[in-house]
Amino acid sequence: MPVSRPSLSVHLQETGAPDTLRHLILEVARACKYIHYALRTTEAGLAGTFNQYGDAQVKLDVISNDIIARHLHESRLVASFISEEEQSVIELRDDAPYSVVFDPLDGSSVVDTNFTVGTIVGIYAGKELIGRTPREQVGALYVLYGPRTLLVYSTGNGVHEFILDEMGEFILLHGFLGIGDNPKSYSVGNLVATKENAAYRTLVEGWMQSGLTLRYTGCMVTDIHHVLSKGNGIFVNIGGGKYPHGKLRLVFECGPFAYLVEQAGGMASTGKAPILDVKIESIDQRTNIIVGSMKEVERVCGLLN
Ligand code: AFP
Repeated sequence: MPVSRPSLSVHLQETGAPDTLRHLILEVARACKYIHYALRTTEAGLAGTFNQYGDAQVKLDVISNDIIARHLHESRLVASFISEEEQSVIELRDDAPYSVVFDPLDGSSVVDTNFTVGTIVGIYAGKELIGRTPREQVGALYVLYGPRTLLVYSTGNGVHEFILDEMGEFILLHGFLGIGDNPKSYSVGNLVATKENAAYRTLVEGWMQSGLTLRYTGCMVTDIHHVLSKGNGIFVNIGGGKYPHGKLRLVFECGPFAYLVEQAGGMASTGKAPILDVKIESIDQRTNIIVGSMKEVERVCGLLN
């Protein structure tokens, strides 16, 4: 007899997520099914250009942003949100319990090559976001759009992975993902910084000699999912060149992943402090990030400082 696996809704109840948080996560998951559909039906290379009738083809990151914004609005559970695609905090309802931060389509620069891309979401209680720290998140999730569409979430009770089935339901694939101490792979971003940062160069050269395998796609969701899926590994993106303070954004990218990775027993650092303790001072704040297997993150932080 086939083993029946819980749906996302049932699992959220079993892990004790408050009802309002469960409804919000289900609404985000529903939005991501529309993004999944948009990715499969928008002609590659055409988004952002003009069609044969001269109509502008809306870019996939804009489409994805509109889909999530609409679902957050309709949920009536969101006081405010910040998206990587918006210039400011969007206020919805003063009396709603949560605020949401999201990158609707991470890896949009590789989407036309048919590489995997993802959506990243962090959830805070209350309305204010500026002045908070990512440690205050009450939940985080990402959706990875690949050969399979996967959703990985935590509400502070472990990290759980779901697969989108043919009926359009997210079904549990693996409960309690964990990250062990010894990495077998490394993932390095913004390598241009190795030109000016000798310690970063030494680190990468060390990995090249170490027997670890390189795994890097240029989409943070895919690259950190690799770590969570294999249960080990390290991902770094260090500032330099065009991005002196780091390329990746604290609010929409690093904060939610730091929450998920620490829930899985890994570690996420700026090199000097836990990502989870960095104060959000502006929407587009960027940071260095070193994330993954704990002992390796500690070793890398020591080497880079
Ligand atoms: P886009 O969303 O603009 O494509 O950027 C993707 C990303 O923010 C992140 O997903 C990658 O890890 C990182 O950029 C890749 O950066 P490098 O250019 O340093 O490889």
